[in-house]
Amino acid sequence: MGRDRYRGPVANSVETTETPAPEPADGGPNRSHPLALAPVSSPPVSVDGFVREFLRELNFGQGVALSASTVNDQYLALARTVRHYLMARWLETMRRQKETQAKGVAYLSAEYLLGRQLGNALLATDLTDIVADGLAQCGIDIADLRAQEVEPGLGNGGLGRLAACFVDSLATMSVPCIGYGIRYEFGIFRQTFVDGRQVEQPDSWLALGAPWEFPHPDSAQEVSFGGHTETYTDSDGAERTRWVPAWTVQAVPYNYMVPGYQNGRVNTLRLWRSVATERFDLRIFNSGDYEEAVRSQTFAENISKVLYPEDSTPQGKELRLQQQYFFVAASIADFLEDVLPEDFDLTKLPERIIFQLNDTHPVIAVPELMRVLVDEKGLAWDTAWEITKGCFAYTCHTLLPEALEVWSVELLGRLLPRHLEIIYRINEEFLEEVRERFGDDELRIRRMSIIAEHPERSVRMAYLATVAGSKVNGVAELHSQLLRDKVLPDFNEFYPGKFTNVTNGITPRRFVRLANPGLSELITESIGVGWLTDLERLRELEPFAADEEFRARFREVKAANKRRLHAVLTERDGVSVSDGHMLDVMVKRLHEYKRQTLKVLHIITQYNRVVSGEVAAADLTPRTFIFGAKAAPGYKMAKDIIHLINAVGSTVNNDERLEGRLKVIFPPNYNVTLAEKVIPAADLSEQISLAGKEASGTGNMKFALNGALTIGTDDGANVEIRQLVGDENFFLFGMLEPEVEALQAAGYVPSSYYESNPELRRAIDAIASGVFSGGDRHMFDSVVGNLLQEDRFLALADYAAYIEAQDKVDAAYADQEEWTRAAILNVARSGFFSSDRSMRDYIDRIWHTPPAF
Ligand code: 26W
Repeated sequence: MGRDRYRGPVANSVETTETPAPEPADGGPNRSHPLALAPVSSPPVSVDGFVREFLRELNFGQGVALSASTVNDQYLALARTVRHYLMARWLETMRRQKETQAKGVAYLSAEYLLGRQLGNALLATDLTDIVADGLAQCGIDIADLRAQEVEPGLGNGGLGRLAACFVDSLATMSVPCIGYGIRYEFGIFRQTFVDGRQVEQPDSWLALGAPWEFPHPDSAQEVSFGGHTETYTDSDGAERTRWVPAWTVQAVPYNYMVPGYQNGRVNTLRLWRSVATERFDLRIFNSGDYEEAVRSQTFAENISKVLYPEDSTPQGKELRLQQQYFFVAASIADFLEDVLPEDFDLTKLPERIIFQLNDTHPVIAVPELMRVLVDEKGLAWDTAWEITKGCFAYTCHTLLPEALEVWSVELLGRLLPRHLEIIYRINEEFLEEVRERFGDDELRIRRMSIIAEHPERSVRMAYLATVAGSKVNGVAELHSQLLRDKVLPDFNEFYPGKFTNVTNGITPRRFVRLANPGLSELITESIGVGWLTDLERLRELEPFAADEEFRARFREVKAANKRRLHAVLTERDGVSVSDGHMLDVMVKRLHEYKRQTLKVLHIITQYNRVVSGEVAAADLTPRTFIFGAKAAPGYKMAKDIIHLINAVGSTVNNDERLEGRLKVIFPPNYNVTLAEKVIPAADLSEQISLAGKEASGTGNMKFALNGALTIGTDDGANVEIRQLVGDENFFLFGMLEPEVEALQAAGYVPSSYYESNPELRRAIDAIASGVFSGGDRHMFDSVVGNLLQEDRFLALADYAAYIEAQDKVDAAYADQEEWTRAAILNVARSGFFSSDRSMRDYIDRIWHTPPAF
């Protein structure tokens, strides 16, 4: 992979560009020149200093005068100006990292759901007020520029957002970390609704400029595909193998800043873009075959073109595997070639780096590191395997068997022939160990083999990750237990001590401080500063739950957040949030195991109670049900459920008999930016997945920390939330995981619940009667049919308990003082769910990468 490094002149610090650096003798950067040694300084932290920097950027960077500038010009200039304030920290962090060579984390993730960058950068540099004043002096409202930013939607949901929270925490905790991923040209699709149905639009997030990225084409890595392998005898007579690839692409790194919270540190997120090795074939072009001339370019660019919008069922598409190998190979080459010092002793690699595998998507990194160590670095297989086993750890984020990736040996052998050979050898040696331990227990061997024989010979990536990883963790206590007992029991038995748990967390910087400034102010006023980087200190809020005046202020914060949401949704989607309504919120990807259908059945039940005259509208607790959910484009049932929610919503919203006491709002295109507005306004957080299906959930944590009460099952991290906030401050319902097992084992007959529960029957009959579909009785046959015949996630079995719990919610909400007390205790007792605590657990149990400098 050696390649020649760029040798041109370098500008060192902004202020000093005036005095040109004298030409060094060897043409390289004159590292001893006093200017080269001077630490890069950031612009003056003052309103005037900022305004000068901003206008310079607007004029010289954006090339416009303030008077002629568009909002986008101003936003881009502002972003670049804020970058200047972070640059010194970034370069200093990199310099110190290179100097200390402290052990760090390389987080390998196919997804990063970063959200908008500007607000977080201003918070990290504590520049918000200076910038707001400076812009105001220029006649600009900072809110307009913040609203101009398009969030990088480089992820689907939980897994991608978790990666973003984790890199934020590691930077804030001063832990050396590089996040590696893919710079998709198109992120998660934009969702619009046409007649209540989801329609996907491409997410051209780069169209208006991407001011937060730093491309480094001169640090491109070459990544190969296809071809064949051949064995040869090397100069000292050793039998060696080489890979002869068929085609290559260039991986161009784009660096993003990951600023720590006011600690002077900035870590790096390096996302790879694919470009053709040969961008343009002039010979073919001159032969007049213009398409052919650029074919390799378009072909190569396809690799990082678009994010796969699935978040549970892999499609096994070749391009997906190309994406996974592309970013993994580029990242390993980058780390071994550019981050490590030239003469680094590779046997010491496990003391220098831990590659954390964010689910199975980057697991091809295991055979890739083996290939590099054995084929390119010439290490012996056993030495390479010891190193590899010490360098990887694997986090599993799912419990759905269909979400565990397997790649056919046919496809792997064609795309990555050398890697398949290496996987075969890893499996052979692993099964040898199994035989040594358990003798010729063929059933066990077949069960544990990394290679599955049926239905098609394929590689089980979760098994490969478990065999190679030093540690395997789930993302919540219950999940990790189910991983040990149900998903990977043979491996838990074979590798005592390898399985552990690290319960997920969320960054309080974005999801409390930035999203809920009102609450943050009230907290700081009450317990002082410091809680943002030590969230367990929220415990100090407990006594305030008994303070009536504090409760009133807490309610005012919530009411203000509701008014803000009303303003946002009115402007964004033309829908209004009714004052005085309880906001009952369910925002997450659309998936049957998350049971949005159960939420719909509750809404219809409430609706039926009124239209049947059983309950007077005036006696209803006024509620607005807010949904946010994208469905994978190929997931038909999920799209039908979205259609049903919108259909029920428009019927309920337009039925006078409800007197406006029930409202359904489903803003399209739920993303991080909308979450930051919806979650602080919520009263009730819906976490109603079937027990044993949601690995953890992280939305549940964000709601609790923003003073919403949870109605939920004992699933994922709900269990730990309930245990910490107290049963009395949590609306628990539904079967426990063992009860689900038992019911499924006994044979579940969903229609029997329909028969035996009149309210349930009436709710389902209402859907089938066409009430919500203009009389079309078959519009939702797919959903109704599935609920009555299959109902894989037992929504009907948990219906009665859910409705009962919802009635309790109504009763509880009537006592606002008691409700507020419970909400305050949820905030006070949820400090555990900071991603900083998750990082401490990873460091103690898996990484052993203490905060460096
Ligand atoms: C290959 C298709 C695919 C893509 C993404 C399969 C699986 C995934 C992700 C693992 C799905 C995901 O986002 N899982 C969620 O991860 C969160 C972070 O740990 C958890 O909080 C959620 O419970 C889990 O559903």
